[in-house]
Amino acid sequence: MTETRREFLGTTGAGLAGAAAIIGAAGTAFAAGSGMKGDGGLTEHTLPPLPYAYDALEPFIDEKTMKIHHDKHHAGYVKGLNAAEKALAEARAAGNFDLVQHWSRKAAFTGGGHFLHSMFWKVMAPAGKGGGGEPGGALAHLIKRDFGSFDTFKAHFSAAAKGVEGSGWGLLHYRPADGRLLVLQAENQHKLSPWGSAPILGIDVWEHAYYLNYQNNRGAYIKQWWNVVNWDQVSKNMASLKKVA
Ligand code: MN3
Repeated sequence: MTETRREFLGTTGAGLAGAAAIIGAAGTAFAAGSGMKGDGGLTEHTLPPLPYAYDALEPFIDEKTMKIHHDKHHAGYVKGLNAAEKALAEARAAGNFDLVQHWSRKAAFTGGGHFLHSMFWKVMAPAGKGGGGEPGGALAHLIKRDFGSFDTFKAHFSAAAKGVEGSGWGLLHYRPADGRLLVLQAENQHKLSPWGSAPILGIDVWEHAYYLNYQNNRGAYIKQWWNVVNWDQVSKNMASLKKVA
């Protein structure tokens, strides 16, 4: 990573809204594959590789689900985000904004998908090898302060994730302005989230994330998912937001 790129990520990470949060919180994942091109400042988003093998999260998340999820679903969001940002650049060049609402919505949907999945792969690790257990350090302290106990946090987060209407995510956000943790839901990958905070942990509860193994039992999937949560990465995500607050 060049010094320029580091600066670029640091600066944009300071804004927690919209596209800035996408670049900031996904930091390294985006930096790994995103090259700036000389075509009006467009970023060509690329699919980050999984940080482990497709079968590494078994038996909690099966190999086939991971392969389809990463190679097809996430790849589709990357493609869609590039297309949306290109279309918006073309609209500016042509001075024709007739489709600005359409492409803005596409950019939010696919951009949310790219950001959340980039985070999702990293906040998981093989059980017993970085995955599972409980957080430590500052994160453990904040969870206890804001939720009462780790178990209460888990119950709240699990209920929020299970209760998402239709497709979406259960999320743990960090809000730099007052240093609080928030449990939130997202519908699809971009609705219901407030400004001023960014996700540091998330579980995908779209059916594509669990249906092959758990069918319609979203609650069982969520219960097993805790076995693969990479708390060190969650702590790092929080620390990266603290730096820019
Ligand atoms: Mn997904």
